[in-house]
Amino acid sequence: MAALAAAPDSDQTGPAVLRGGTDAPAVPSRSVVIFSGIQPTGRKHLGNHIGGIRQYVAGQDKAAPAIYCIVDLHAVTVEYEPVKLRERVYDTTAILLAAGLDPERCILFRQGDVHEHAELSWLLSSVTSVGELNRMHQFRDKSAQQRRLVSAGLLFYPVLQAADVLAYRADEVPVGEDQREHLELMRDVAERFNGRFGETLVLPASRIPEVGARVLDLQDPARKMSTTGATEQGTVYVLDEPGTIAKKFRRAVTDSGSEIVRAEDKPGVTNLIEILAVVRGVSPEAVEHDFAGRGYGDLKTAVGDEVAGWLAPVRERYEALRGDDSQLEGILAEGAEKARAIAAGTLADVREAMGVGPARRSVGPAT
Ligand code: AQP
Repeated sequence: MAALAAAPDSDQTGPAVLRGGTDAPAVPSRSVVIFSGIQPTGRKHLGNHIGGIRQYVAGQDKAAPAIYCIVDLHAVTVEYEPVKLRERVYDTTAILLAAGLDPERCILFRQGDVHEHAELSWLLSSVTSVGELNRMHQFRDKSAQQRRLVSAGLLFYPVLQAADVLAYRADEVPVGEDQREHLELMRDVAERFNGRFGETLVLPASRIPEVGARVLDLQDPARKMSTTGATEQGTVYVLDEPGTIAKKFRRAVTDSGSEIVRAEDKPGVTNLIEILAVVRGVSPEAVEHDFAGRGYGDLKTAVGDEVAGWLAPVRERYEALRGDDSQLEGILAEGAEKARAIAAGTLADVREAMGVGPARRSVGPAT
C-alpha cells in the first residue's frame, strides 16, 4: 500500500500533566500514550481517513501504547439498527486493519467490551456542566437531525468521550478539526476533577493535523465531508472503486477564477490542494507550485487519480479481511482485555479519590 503521509502535528491544546497523586513526586518522563475513538459507521470517508485513520497508523510508531477504540456505545445515542451495529463494528475494524493498524503494535478494541468507560463516564458527569454540554456544536447539529427522540445520551456523548480518553491517561488524541470542542471539554473535565479530588487524571492534548483537518464536501465546500450531513456525490468513501473516486473528483465544485491557490474565497480549490498535499506527503505550497499556470480540470483529474491510487490497497486488503468475522472478533476481544487492564487502574484511582466504594486497604507493617 502507498505510504501514509505523515502530516505535521499542529495543534496541542496544552501540555499534558503527569500522573500521580498530589503528594507524589513528579514523574520525570514516560512514553506518550495515544488514544482515539472512531464511530462504527462502516462506510468511512476520506475525511475520516485523512483526519483520523492515517494519524492512528502513524501513532503506532510513536506511542506506547497507541490505543484505538470503535465506539459502539456512542453509536447508540442516535437512531440505529442493533443487528447492523455489530456488522458495522466489523466493517470498521476491517477498514482500520486494512489501513495499517497492527494489533501487535496497538490496542484495538470495541468500547462496549470495556465496562469501565461507562462507569467512569458517570463519575465524570459530576464535574461536567450541563451548560457546556448544551453548547457543543455536535449536540446542536445532531439533535436537530433527530426525528423521534433527542436522547440524553446525545447530550452526554462528550462525557463518555472524556471517559474514553481519560481512562487511559492519554497524552494525545489524534482527531479532525470537528472534535476540537470535545477535546477542550474533556480537558476542562479532567482539570476540574483534579482540582476537586486531587491530581488523578492526565489532561490530553488534541492532535489535529495542520493539513487535512477538515476535508470538505466536494459538492458543497461550505460543509465538511461527513457521514450524515454531506452529499453522496461529494463524499468519497475509502471503499469506493477507483473509477467512482475519479468521477467524484472530476465533478467537484470549484470556485470562480482560474488560479490554483489556497484562499478563503476558494474553499473548493483549497480543499483539493490540501487533499493532494496529504496524498503526496508534500506541503500545499508544493502542490500550488506544481499546478501554477494549469487549469482546475488538471487539478481535479490529478487529485482523483492519486486519491484512487492511495486508497486502492486499503480497499483490496479490506476485501480480504472482512470475510472472517471470528478473526475480527478475536482481535477486538484481545484488545479489550489489554484495554481493560489499563482502564481498571484509572477507574480504581478515580473511585478512591471520590470516596466511592470501600477504601483501598492501606499497606502497613504486619502486626
Ligand atoms: N471532514 C473531515 N475532515 C477531517 N477529519 C474528519 N473526521 C470526521 N470528518 C472529518 C475525523 O474522523 C475521525 C473519525 O470520525 P467519527 O468517528 O466521528 O466518524 P464519523 O461519524 O463517520 O464522522 P463524521 O463524518 O464526522 O460523522 P457525522 O456525520 O456523524 O458527523 C475523527 O477524528 C473526526 O474528527
